Amino acid sequence: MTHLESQDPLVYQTIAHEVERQNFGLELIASENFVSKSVLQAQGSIFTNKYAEGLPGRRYYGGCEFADTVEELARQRARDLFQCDWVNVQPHSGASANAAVYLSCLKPGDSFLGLDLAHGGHLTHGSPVNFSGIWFNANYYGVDTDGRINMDQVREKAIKVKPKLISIGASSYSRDFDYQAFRSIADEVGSLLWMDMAHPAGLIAAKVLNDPLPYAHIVTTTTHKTLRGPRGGMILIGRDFENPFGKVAPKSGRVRKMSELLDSAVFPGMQGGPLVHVIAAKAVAFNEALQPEFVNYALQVQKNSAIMARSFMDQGYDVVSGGTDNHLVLLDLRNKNITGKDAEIALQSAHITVNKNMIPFEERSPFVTSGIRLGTAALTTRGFKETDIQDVVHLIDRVILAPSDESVRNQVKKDIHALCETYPLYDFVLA
Ligand code: DSN
Repeated sequence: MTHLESQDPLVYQTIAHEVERQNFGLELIASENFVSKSVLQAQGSIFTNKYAEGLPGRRYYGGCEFADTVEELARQRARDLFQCDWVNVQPHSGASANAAVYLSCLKPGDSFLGLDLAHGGHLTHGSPVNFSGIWFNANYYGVDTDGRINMDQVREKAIKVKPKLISIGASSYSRDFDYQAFRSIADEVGSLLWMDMAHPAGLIAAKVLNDPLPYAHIVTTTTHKTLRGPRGGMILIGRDFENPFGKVAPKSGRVRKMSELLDSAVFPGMQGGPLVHVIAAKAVAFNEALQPEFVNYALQVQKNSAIMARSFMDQGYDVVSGGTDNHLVLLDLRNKNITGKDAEIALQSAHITVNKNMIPFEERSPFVTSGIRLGTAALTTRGFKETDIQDVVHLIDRVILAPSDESVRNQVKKDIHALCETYPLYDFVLA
């Protein structure tokens, strides 16, 4: 019996149930993945006890010698992984990393340009319900009817808006980005270029997608999606540059580098103590992603999503943009006579986890939607290959065609249980 099991059986049992759910369900949420036991152990370590405001070698508290070592490991490994000049591994989440970008680059009321949430963007890219849309003048570009970003439209918008910042990046866009074209537009209108690579970061690290680091001035990410690390965020700069706002260091009068502005924006700008246990787990995950095996993983993620998109189309589904370049497939369910909400609920009851999602030019509310978003990062970690993904598509199709049929649901659950037993996941409750 573990210590937690005897000391707090209610929490222990809840964790045990979640282990069971993850082990025997089909995890298709595009932003989720399964971390290794080493990542879990680092994240569950006693570094959770430590306060370490500041940066390695420049902390505000004593006793940080090992926190320094582990954060330096995380920073060095991240720099090696993405071949960049500078990184800050302290953001607690992708949203925190993005907040630091706004704090460094914009003043309240300043204009920026990002991908419309309804066309695949993210809340922190200017949604009216997020600080980014409340405090700044958010403007949007979208996708065309073919589901792809039209660079001519981006340019037109940029010339009209004259943003101080242009963001790239999305939470439900299945295509790769033309970073060079974005950079040339940013240069033309005198804007900074920021890429939020939260979704495809692992595929970018493995170099199976275009690399934004040579083009974007600033790159942010989460560490837990395709990158397969602990839940957290990070900011990177390919080549550090003198900040274009002329902000100077207090004593020397020297113009501060962009990296200095971003470091100060993370702390003390918007966070207190970093989560040293999470930084330790980030270091472990980055080392895993540096191994040759991770490239095979990323390639398999891509192959799996490509076959998923093709199989859905063969079954008569509309796949937004007609396919995928990354880990993500966005289904337009309008021709299947079911809303995204109802599809999510029906699939959930058959142990298939997806999320309802708006499709471009959506006519339903975000609580109902006409689509679902699926991703292959988590199932690929389990070992699923193309033929398994074809089976998964058939299971999803059976549920969507008969969302309230209990016998279909029960048979699908049995088939999923068998599939999951073929690819065991966690054989422990606590790492
Ligand atoms: N919630 C994440 C996603 O699912 O894409 C983004 O923050």
